[in-house]
Amino acid sequence: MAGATMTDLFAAQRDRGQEMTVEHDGIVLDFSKNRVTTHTMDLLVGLAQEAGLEAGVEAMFRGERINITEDRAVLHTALRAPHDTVVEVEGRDVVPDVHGVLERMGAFADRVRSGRWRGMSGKPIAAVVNIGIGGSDLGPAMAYQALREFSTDTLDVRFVSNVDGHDLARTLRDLEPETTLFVISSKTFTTVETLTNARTARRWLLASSDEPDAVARHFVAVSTNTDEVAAFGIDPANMFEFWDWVGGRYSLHSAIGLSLVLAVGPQRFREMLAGAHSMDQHFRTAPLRQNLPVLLGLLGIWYRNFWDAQTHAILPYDQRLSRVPAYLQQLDMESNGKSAGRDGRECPVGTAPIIWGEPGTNGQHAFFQLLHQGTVFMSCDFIGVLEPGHDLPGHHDLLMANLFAQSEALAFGKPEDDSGPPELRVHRRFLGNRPSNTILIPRLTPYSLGQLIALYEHKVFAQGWIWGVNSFDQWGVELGKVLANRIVAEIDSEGDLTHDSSTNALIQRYRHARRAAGRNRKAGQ
Ligand code: G6Q
Repeated sequence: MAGATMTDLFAAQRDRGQEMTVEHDGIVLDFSKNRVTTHTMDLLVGLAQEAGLEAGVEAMFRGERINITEDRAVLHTALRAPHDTVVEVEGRDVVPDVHGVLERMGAFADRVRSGRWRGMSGKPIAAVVNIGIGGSDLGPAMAYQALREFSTDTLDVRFVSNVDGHDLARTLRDLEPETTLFVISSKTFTTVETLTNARTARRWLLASSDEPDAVARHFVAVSTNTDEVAAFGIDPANMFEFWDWVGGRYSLHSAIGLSLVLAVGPQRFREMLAGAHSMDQHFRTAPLRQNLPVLLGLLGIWYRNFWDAQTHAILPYDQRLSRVPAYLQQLDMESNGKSAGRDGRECPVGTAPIIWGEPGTNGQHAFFQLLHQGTVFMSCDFIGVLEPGHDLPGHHDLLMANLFAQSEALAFGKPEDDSGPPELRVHRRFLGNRPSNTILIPRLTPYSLGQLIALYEHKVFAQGWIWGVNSFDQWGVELGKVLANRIVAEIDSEGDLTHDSSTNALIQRYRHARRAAGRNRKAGQ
């Protein structure tokens, strides 16, 4: 395919646009603007079959322990399974547990949203602060951003993740302790960033009150770890549970979605689960050739392994989806950014690309230059929503026109322009032949957002399975969780440093700055 141009491919296949478009339950994937023929797609599907993808999908849905390095089942799909389904983990049906927690979340959210849940001074809750990081932040933060139009106006919902105190300080600056509810979201309840923020939030609350039930009125937890939640001082009655078979970055549909439920209400959350379930069913049952997540996954493998593409951009043409690139960055890179195979050997091929992106049209005025004329070979996904959630005239046509124009220009370039000075011709040249997928969603609703999330979850699964990696562990993240502990102790002590000369000098410089800041604070008092 190296010599084939998209101009030729489209000329050779008259209805290519339609023939290379697949739709499921309103979600449309047009993959015609890729450097593939129908034969290429057949070969890629053959690769998926040879890699045992269909058996892998079944193993996941059936709750087999496919997360082999942590010896766990991978069952985020059970979080959106309807009441009457049975999904067993070690002989126990987990669907009733899932629905039990959903009901508790819904009942709690109703109390908060209706003002029946009171803060320590008897006032209703006006602000919710979700404290969590990584998988316990990116999902609900992304979905809240996407679904603001469905949110209640009576709650101001905020997300704090960074251990950088500016994040929490800015979030709390204009909030009142007596009307603020903290949702401490942490699967393990041992993550240092989250616990540091949670402790500071607790101090902030208690500084304004000595009510004995202040923490009980203003803190709830989402976790799998009851002991640590209780040790923190949150009543396990105010804890919403999930399970070790839900990975952090796959946890938005679990109790980790509590802040979102508070914002949009339990019914909307259930609609999101239903959308994800629809995509689950499609992924599990549709033939590979018609299977949206599989097609996206195979095209990604095509560029990553056969064209050596290092990066893939996510370009949502919708401001409401502005956090989707960051969310997918974690989903994809943390799942498949691995070099060890499931068989315990070094992976012989390249795995996850670098995922990045920004909403359109903003990106067009920034990095699209490189997409059109740069020297990096890459692919991208355009995501568009057909019907907007506002009624401002003119905007949406312009937005969608830009989306279509960009994918067209990337694919076909611009014919040689012989007007203007000849020496500028080469600068004004657009060669095209740059691949992209276009995903269209009818309207952005909780349901379609659930579909979109599951679409990408399963794309990542398909790729990871074919590459032969375990998409569900994250040893690279675990390392980060322990590395800083030694240095934090050294900063506080004045003892000798035994790192390399660079690290020693950096720590020394920080120690000096810290001492100087301390002196300045004292002098200012
Ligand atoms: C996700 C990762 C990671 C995790 C955070 C937060 O798959 O494992 O991003 O979600 O480190 O972990 P806790 O929820 O345990 O605080």
